[in-house]
Amino acid sequence: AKSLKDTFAAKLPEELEKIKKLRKDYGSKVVGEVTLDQVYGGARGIKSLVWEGSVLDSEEGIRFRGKTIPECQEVLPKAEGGSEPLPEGLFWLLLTGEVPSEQQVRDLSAEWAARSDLPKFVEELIDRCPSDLHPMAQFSLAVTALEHGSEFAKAYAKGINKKEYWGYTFEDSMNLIAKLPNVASRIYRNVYKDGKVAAIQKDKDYSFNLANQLGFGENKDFIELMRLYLTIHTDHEGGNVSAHTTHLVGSALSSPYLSLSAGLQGLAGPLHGLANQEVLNWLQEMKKTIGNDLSDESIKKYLWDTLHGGRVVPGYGHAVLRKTDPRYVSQREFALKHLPDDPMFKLVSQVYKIAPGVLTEHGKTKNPYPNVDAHSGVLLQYYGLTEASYYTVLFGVSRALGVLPQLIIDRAYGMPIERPKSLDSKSFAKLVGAQ
Ligand code: NMX
Ligand code: MLT
Repeated sequence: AKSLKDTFAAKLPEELEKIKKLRKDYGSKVVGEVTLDQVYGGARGIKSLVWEGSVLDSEEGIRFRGKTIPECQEVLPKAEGGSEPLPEGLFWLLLTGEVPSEQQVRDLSAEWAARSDLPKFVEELIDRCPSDLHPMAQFSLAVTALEHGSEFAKAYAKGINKKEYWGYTFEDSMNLIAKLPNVASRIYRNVYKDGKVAAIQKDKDYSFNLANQLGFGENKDFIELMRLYLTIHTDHEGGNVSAHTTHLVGSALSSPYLSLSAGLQGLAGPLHGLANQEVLNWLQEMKKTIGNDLSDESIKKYLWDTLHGGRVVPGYGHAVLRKTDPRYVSQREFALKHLPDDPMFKLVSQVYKIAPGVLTEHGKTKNPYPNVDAHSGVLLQYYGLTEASYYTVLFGVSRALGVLPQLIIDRAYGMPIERPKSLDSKSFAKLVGAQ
């Protein structure tokens, strides 16, 4: 079967030609205007990034290369006996725009397993982290250290032609992704367990290996959950903090290791990927506060108490989405299939009935519906992965599979260093004609 690199390389000339023609014919067309509120409002809605893997519609949610999550679940190859897509297939789709064959996905699993070994010094570095250093800090630290093996950085230092950038970026990205299960599970086993990590099984898929290394390899349903989880958290177009940061840092030609590490540090913020940790803690706190009487009324009061305390309701709201996140929906469907009677799942469902009304009445958030993070922790805790402070690491492993394809594409397109214009408030006032 044709390899991923060859598939990408074969399509590239045609893609480059299309963009060249588009820019030649329409390069001076206006694609939007920017208001002062947008400038002070976190650049919301300003169309200023190219991101090929996915586009986010505010009503419908994410499409990966034009495909919704249910469509991806339908068409992407699965493991033998499994019903969730393999994230290897989504990685392929994001990079090339094509649905891979079963064989191509099996080959990719094998290739990642073959590249998975960590350098000894990175293992030692992780082992030396104090167990109260947040897992996300350990994660980005380890990814930064993997820079040591960057083929891109070495080749650049020697002096390479621009046209060769993407090939080295591809190799680095493949090596980096391959090593993430070893990194992520080592952090988990060190911080919460006995520090012993199972070896990668070279004939198994990526999600099996990650699940097995975390210590859940016996549980088929948990492995299936990992396949779904790692597929749906990959990509959410280019403007979210982790994707944008990876792209921005990469635009300086920093290696994929440094670029992803920066992106992970953004993912570690509570308004972004850390929200999954916040959600589980918030639900547990709710149970502690309310006790066993989890009536709609008491949940409503707890929501109001959170809001009156000047805090956000974690897992709700979104910068772009204005409806329930389809990633939430797919996790809810997984729960309905595998854990319909779990009390925490029932609580999540009950909050889902009540929170949108409360947030609407509160009147601040533009989107009162749940996002991806409102559901993920509850699935993980059901299978015994109860350590909420670890959850964002799994998000990060998945996000690598979404942001690195774009970094390869950026280099293949020859995208320039990103450098938007800033002004001081005085200059903006003058620009809008303020007196
Ligand atoms: N609970 C309470 N207030 C909220 C919430 C919420 N869940 N969401 C938004 N608001 C507030 C927001 O803080 C802002 O208040 P103020 O005017 O005082 O600054 C106001 O509503 C308007 O915010 P929006 O324009 O609706 O949201 P924005 O685009 O600025 O931010 C989030 C988007 C996702 C950061 C925001 O909705 C939030 O803080 N949600 C909770 C944290 C969360 O779940 N983050 C995970 C996002 C998904 N991910 O994985 O990255
Ligand atoms: C994401 O997956 O990156 C989050 O939903 C945040 C976003 O898209 O802004």
